[in-house]
Amino acid sequence: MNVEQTAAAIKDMTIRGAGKIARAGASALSDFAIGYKGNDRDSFLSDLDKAKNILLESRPTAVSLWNGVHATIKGVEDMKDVGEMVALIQSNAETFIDNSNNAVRFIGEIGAKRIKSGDVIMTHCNSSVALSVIKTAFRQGKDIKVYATESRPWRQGILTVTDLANEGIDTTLIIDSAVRTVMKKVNEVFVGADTITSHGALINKVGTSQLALAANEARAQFYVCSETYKFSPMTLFGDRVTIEERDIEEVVRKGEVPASVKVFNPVFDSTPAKYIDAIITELGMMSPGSVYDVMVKQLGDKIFQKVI
Ligand code: RI2
Repeated sequence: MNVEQTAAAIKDMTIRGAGKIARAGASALSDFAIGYKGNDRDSFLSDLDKAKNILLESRPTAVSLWNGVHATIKGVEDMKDVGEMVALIQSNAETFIDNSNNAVRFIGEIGAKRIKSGDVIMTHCNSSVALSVIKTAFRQGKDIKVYATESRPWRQGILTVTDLANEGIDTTLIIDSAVRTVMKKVNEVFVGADTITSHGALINKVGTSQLALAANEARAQFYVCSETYKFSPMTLFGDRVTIEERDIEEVVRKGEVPASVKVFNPVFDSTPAKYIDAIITELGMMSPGSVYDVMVKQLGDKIFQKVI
């Protein structure tokens, strides 16, 4: 798929999930560079910038896409000709995609250690990273039960329960409003992440914060499964995360409610750090309070020169 097709597939959610959209963005930019006709350095940089922006505009909330795209074009302006730029973009994209896939596996192994045989687990929406943790524990021979939310309006919970059931895991689908009722039976909650802020708040599929509150009340552990490229550098500089709002027809059919009724369809919500027991990353388990240090270390001290 070219850049426009990839952006359209991300926007209409044919490609979805924070990790998948990041890898798709990296791959689309790599294909754009490989297929580029022309040798003029400035034209290449300008067309690359346009391609980058088309991808970034496709979904506003998940910083994974932003980080994947920027990791792919990193260092390109230091290259002397188009040939070097293309080679760098291709190799950056391959590295990003390999690291991203390896991180999902590694987080699975780390997170699985928090699951004991006999545990009851809850998950929300459809996170490949949270599922990696749950499936790794099951493949290690642990006897587990999983409750998965439906996740209205897109019902990504159907993908989750299908995946878990195909593994042979004892799986129960629940409606979103049953979360608090079921939480009494739950030992651990594992959710994914679209973005994590510099102060350790989690931005994830709407409803995640309700799982966190119910887990806190029921004294169940609440774990976030996230690669560190879902940490948002922009939040270091005070930017708020834009919460995507999608079409109201995802919630109600045309004419189903009186025209005077307003419909609000936010896709994500924010879970404060205080409700998160740990964030499980490819660098290990960490507290939400460690996110700032990891982010600064990864970006390097020079990042602050831009605001000083
Ligand atoms: P992985 C999804 O967003 C969900 O919010 C999920 O928790 C998150 O991405 C992370 O997914 P959406 O694209 O990267 O369904 O763990 O809106 O697969």
